[in-house]
Amino acid sequence: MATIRLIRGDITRLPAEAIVNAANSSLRGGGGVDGAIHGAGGPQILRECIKWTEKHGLLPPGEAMYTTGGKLPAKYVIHTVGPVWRGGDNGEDQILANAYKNSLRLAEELGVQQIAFPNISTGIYGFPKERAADIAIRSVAEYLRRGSRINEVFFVCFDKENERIYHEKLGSDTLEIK
Ligand code: AR6
Repeated sequence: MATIRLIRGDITRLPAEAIVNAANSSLRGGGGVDGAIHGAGGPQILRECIKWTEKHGLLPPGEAMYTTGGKLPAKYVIHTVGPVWRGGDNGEDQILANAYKNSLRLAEELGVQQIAFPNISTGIYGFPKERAADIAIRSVAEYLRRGSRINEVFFVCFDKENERIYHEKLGSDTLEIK
């Protein structure tokens, strides 16, 4: 049994075992949730990202890697790269689905039971929010339905529009993280 929960707030404050970062391929930090995670988690996260890229190169869109949580309450940060929206005919949907599924797979390899996602690609990368929410919920539900050790998945909505969309689609209550 796994539960999907909608949460409104700042993912950096969530004491989940793993939180997901909507990073870019360079893994050198950026704006949005990426900036917030590196800012709150401290320099250890960036050090681990640099080490990883020195060994593996860029992180391709749709793939995932992990670091520790640094100073965050989360134990791990799973860094994934969503698609940049280019009109919808350039494989964006599949890349977004892969970002969710590969993050779940990695969380499972790490042995965690809880994972929290931001609304990947719906900020700076410009993916339409409604369409992204459908893909996010479908990808996670499909993954969980196949049977998984993960028993709790949080969708952490930072902006009001995403919160409204997820609330509509999940039909569940909103928990505020303070
Ligand atoms: N907690 C949870 N969600 C957040 C937070 C937060 N603290 N801050 C923003 N969001 P974005 P992208 C939401 O732009 O579209 C970076 O520069 C935000 O409201 O963070 O995947 C990277 O380095 C939105 O719904 O990520 C990349 O270059 C969602 O997070 C690029 O942005 C995603 O918005 C990635 O763009």
